[in-house]
Amino acid sequence: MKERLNSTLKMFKDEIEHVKDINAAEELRIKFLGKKGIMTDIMKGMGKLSKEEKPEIGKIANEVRSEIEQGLEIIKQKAKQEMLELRLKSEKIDVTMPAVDVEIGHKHPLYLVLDEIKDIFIGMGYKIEEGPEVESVYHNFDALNAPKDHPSRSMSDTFYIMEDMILRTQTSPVQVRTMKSKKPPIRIIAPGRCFRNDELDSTHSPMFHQIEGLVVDKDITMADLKGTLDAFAKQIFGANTKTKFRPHYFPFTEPSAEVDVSCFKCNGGGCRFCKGSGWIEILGCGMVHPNVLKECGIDPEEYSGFAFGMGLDRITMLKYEIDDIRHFFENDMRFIKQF
Ligand code: 2NL
Repeated sequence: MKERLNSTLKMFKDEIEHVKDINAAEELRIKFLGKKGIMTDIMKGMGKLSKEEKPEIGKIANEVRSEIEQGLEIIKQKAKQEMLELRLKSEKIDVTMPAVDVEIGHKHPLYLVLDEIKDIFIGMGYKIEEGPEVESVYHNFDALNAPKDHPSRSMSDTFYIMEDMILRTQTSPVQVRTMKSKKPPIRIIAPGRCFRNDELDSTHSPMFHQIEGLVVDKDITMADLKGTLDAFAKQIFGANTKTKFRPHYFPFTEPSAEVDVSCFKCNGGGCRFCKGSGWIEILGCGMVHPNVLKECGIDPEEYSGFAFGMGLDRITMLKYEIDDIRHFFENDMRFIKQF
């Protein structure tokens, strides 16, 4: 039995030489120390030993067992250490490595100017209203006193979705909806996308942006309109800005006017932006036509109002000296980041 114990220990020492990982070490443990392992098998023979032999063999057996246990423990620790080193190596972070460039967003120039315009009107007590881009012919044309045969209604000027549904050609339908749902006093601006079928060049795009304004209250006059737009022009283009109201025609306002501002590039002296005239046209406006008030459920005998509309794209182009409207819609960061 002594022989067998010694040869078992030798066999273990030979085999453990080839053990490389934790799994192989566990296999070896089962082979030598497991319930059906070699050591268990040897110990079964203990019963047959004489009284004198028992303590001696028992001592040797214990020594062999503990040597095997120690051998396995050393191997397991070694394997653990190797695994840890491998993990540390693979997870190592080089804190001196250059960072990956993160491209930061930038507010679009149209929104820079829109925010400025919104702030000016909010400062004068206006609310912002928005509405659908797909509109009914009624809200876009009929309610606005547009003649049934007006050329702007035609398929060649307006995008039709269905017989009675279009992409809005202006943001006026938002104001129509507001007049129908709220009681005066009304003081709103309605910014948003508009669509027209007839335009595509450096100053025209089939999709563009408009900002309209509407005030309805008792005793609103043309003087309120002029004062409001003059205050607006001075805030957005500079305190020295002058305004000029030229008579015009719109079906939804009467009287109507177009507004020029003194050129904010050359102070009125004449340059390429004002085409030498010293004036730049920026918006259209007028007193809300009684037919429009009536159609929207407001009594024109009791209330009056003014309205105006301006092209956000055009004003932004002038302000930032952008020469092609199509730059706005290409979303090239090299363009957008400049403002
Ligand atoms: C322009 C002219 C204008 C309006 C828009 C309006 C809206 C309602 C009633 C009456 Cl609900 N008028 N809007 C009035 C005058 C001019 O826009 O040249 N826009 C770029």
